[in-house]
Amino acid sequence: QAGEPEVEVFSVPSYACQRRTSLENHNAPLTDALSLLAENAELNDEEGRGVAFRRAAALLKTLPSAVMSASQLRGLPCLGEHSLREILETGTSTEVESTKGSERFKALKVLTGIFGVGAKTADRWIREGIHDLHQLRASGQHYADINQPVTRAEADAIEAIVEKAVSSVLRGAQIVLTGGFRRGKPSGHDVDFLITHPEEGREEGLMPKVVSWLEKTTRNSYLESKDGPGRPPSNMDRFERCLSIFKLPGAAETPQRAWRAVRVDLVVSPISQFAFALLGWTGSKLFERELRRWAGHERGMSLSSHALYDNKQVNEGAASEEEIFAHLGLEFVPPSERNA
Ligand code: DCP
Ligand code: MG
Repeated sequence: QAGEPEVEVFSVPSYACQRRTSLENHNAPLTDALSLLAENAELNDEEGRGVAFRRAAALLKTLPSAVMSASQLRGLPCLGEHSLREILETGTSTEVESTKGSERFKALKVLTGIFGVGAKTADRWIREGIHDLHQLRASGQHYADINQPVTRAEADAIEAIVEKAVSSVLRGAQIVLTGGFRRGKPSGHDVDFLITHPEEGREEGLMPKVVSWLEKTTRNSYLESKDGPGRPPSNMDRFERCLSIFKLPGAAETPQRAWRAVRVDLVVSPISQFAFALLGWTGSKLFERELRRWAGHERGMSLSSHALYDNKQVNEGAASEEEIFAHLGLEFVPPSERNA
């Protein structure tokens, strides 16, 4: 009809792993608002609400253009009960504004912005009356390292060091950069690596050797290892994992120091499980969650960073990420399109 504005009604598959989500986001104001609500929910231990907001944000990130009216979103999953309509009409929502203004949220943000401080510690401090860095210092705690994003250049510098460490302690061992940097992000909160060896079994016992090489050889660029042998394995997977802190020269975050700390997450996987580990450690977190939900709910399968089991508990081996997507009945999504 003449004069009628053309409004595109978006139609999107419900699972994030069925979609392509690049870093190009046409709906940043909306996804920022929803991410803020997700963050607040997560900081307050409301996991279900957090996931709902993350799903809604992921859905908007995948759209090919900016949403102009709520009618374009009719029928889309995950977008029901949220303050989305209000944000679309007014540019914000009462819940977003009250969250931003909330003393507790502000304190949680400031305190979890400190290196190594999570929601639990921040919550304890708030209950003790500590809301900001000034009060934290006055309480006698010394947490000077404020989280600063890691750049791609820093990740590349660290990759060169880890590469050298790994090939020095075991000939033929290989490393891959995973996490956000593999998805093409320009920065991240840490640097993630997956380590393997093309001969099954050769990777056993590799982690302690890599860690001691780093400690001995790069005295100035390696600080400490917070995980690894001795610590019970995380519930996430059973790979040898080590959370370490590198100290990089340059860009001082405090005037007293000439270096800054960067988190590095090292994971060792046997080659037989490498494709699953690679898929599992590339993220995004929501993409991984959606892959596992798809596997369970739509396929009766069970996916982890180690294996894929079908409904008869038969292990579906895979030599590549492509094979895993095929087993799951999904179209392959390259890492750069997994930014859900
Ligand atoms: N991962 C996961 N579930 C977890 C922890 C990790 O699925 N509880 C997977 C998905 C993540 C990847 O491991 O994308 C790496 O974890 P990070 O926390 O480092 O996430 P990113 O690298 O994606 O984010 P950032 O760029 O902030 O480091
Ligand atoms: Mg990361």
